Amino acid sequence: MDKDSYIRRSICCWILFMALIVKNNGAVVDVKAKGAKGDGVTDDGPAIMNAWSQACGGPPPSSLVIPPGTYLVNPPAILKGPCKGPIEIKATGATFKAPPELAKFTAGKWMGFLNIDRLTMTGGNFDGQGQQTWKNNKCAKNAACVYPPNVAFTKITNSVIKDVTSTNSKFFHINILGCDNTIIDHLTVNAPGESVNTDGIHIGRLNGLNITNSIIKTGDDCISFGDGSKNVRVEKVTCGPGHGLSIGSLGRYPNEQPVQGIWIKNCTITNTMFGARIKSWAVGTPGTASDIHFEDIIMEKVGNPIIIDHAYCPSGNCPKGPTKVKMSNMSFRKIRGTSTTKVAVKLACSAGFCENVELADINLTFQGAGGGPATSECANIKPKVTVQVVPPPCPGGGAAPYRHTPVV
Ligand SMILES: *[C@@H]1O[C@H](CO)[C@@H](O)[C@H](O)[C@H]1NC(C)=O
Ligand SMILES: *[C@@H]1O[C@H](CO)[C@@H](O)[C@H](O)[C@H]1NC(C)=O
Ligand SMILES: *[C@@H]1O[C@H](CO)[C@@H](O)[C@H](O)[C@H]1NC(C)=O
Ligand SMILES: CC(=O)N[C@H]1CO[C@H](CO)[C@@H](O)[C@@H]1O
Repeated sequence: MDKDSYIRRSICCWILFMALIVKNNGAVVDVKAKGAKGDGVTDDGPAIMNAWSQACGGPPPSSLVIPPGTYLVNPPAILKGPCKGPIEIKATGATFKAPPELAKFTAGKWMGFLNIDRLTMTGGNFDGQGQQTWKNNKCAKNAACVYPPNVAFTKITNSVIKDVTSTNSKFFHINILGCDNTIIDHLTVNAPGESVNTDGIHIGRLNGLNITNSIIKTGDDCISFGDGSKNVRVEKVTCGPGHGLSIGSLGRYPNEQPVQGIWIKNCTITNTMFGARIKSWAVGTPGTASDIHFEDIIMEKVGNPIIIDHAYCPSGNCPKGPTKVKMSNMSFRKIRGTSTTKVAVKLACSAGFCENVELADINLTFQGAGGGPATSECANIKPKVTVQVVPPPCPGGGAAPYRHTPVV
């Protein structure tokens, strides 16, 4: 080999070597290296947060590694950004366990992720140990209740959350707020039907969220869409037990932002109290909801498979009167299955507050004591029926006067 080609080769090797170093230079931090035990007894919260700070503050692309094990985490444990760049959390096989005592959660928080752009979270089971909490839950009566959700994703943008599990939360399982342009895929939620206020995913004030391929078994709403939910797509999600898919409740708090653009497709809802539901409080505060579409939904043994409820009042003791939330451009298409109450389609609107509602290609049959056909009930609505709907909605045109019907 002559001298020139030797030098060329050496330079070439050197460049390759440097490239490898640079490539592997992202911060990779294992929580065990920071003292986490993963024995289910030690409070691993401080070690996890410590490891997070190092990964998040280190050179990107960085990752936080949480090996399989059970990590007791005392509240609050909030993993905060902004980080230096994209960051991964690898938690496959890891379970985070909350202490059962509600008294320890004075801030209304357990685990949370805050202000992170380009997060990829894979795996992790959040076990809220909420069994003792459910029977004392008074949130239906008290708007200011501060129970901790299992996981709070707040201002997590351009991110992917996949293969995460949430078990027996004390309150909502996943609370997702301000997370624009984000994906939740293959989420599993597990809590019994009698768990109280345990919404699977509660969405608020964000623009662009896709939820796909998920299984949600819980005691309250499968997914609830709070004020400010914009451009949310839900596809291939299985719900039940629980209360079904709920837009709202809306009109409870001052200054609620519009709900706009919700597409729910190809979902199966089984053994739930409601199916496709849109709810706002009677009287309440002003707001709007528009462009809400349910399509291709199978309902099996669902209480009221299709329901618009403008007199939502879980405590049964609310002021009576029309809602102030204006709803428009909603559709229910290709929905089939069984209703466990006779009223399979209930469209109870306040006068002038349900505009441009389409029903198409629906077949819901009553499956319950006494048998007979399923029925519909309507108030203050004239839906447009484009393809046959069984039961026929709104006999008499649906122009009945406003009625107050308490429902849970
Ligand atoms: C959500 O899905 C829609 C329709 O498939 C797609 O256009 C959009 O880019 C997706 N959003 C994200 C954050 O991937
Ligand atoms: C409802 O749809 C109509 C026709 O597509 C559109 O002109 C109108 O702006 C929509 N209303 C709202 C509030 O989005
Ligand atoms: C509705 O579904 C029932 C039960 O599957 C079936 O017997 C009935 O023919 C269907 N009706 C229409 C109009 O498709
Ligand atoms: C409820 C429902 O419509 N499920 C369908 C969703 O899409 C898959 C594949 O496209 C079908 O196999 C399901 O039957």
